[in-house]
Amino acid sequence: MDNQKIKELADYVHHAYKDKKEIKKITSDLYPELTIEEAYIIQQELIRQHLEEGHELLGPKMGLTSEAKMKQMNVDDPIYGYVFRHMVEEGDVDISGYIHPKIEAEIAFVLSEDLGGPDVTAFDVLKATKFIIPAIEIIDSRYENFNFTLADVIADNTSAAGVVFGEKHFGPAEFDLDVIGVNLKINGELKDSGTSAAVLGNPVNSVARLARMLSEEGKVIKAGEPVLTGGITAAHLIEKGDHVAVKYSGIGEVSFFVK
Ligand code: 0L1
Ligand code: MG
Repeated sequence: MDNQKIKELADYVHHAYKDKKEIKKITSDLYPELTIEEAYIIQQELIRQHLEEGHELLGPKMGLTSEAKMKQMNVDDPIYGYVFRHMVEEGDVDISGYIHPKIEAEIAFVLSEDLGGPDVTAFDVLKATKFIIPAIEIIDSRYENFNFTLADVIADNTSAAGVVFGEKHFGPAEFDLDVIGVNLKINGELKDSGTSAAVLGNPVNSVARLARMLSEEGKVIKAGEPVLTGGITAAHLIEKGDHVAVKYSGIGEVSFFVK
């Protein structure tokens, strides 16, 4: 794929993000042969375009970290993308900033030192973790009806669009990180529940996997940046007027209104 095509496809996805208009997936007509490697190159160009517009990177995110989602996409490996600072929501979430947003209950990690390399283990992650934060990721695929191939969704920065963080931070040693339970309610109705083991057996494994994946690009997870480790629950559509509340056992609740 030449530079012009990379730019053209990154522009295509980026405009859909900015205009809040859904588009056909890249692989339907524009470039059916898109590979995973090419998709990450398009993602990098997309990130470059965000930075050029003055947006500040917040941190990386992992996607497709549950057995269910991996099976659904017929893949063995999770994927990664990036969240920007302007995507952090505080207070009510204005739905006009999205196309067809869905929420996922997640746990974010913040490290006290940079972490990278091909052999990073869960133990290394635990040693390096400063604190964890309960979080709700708001994903918003730019593709019609969330219909995409693995390569499409990588090129679309893994549907990254928004995030709501809990207000409190917790030391990792205070918990068994694989048995944090979540209850996800919309308008008081229980929509989903799960435990953190849904994330690659333990969200710590997700951070370790991310560090190893990034090392293939010569990158590291940087100290201080929040890392979204992947959905503990399935993703659920939200609508104007909704009240969203996710309870995490031992680490509080994250909630917001959708306006
Ligand atoms: O954060 C995620 O797991 C989303 C990955 C992309 C798949 C999707 O948009 O559902
Ligand atoms: Mg997610």
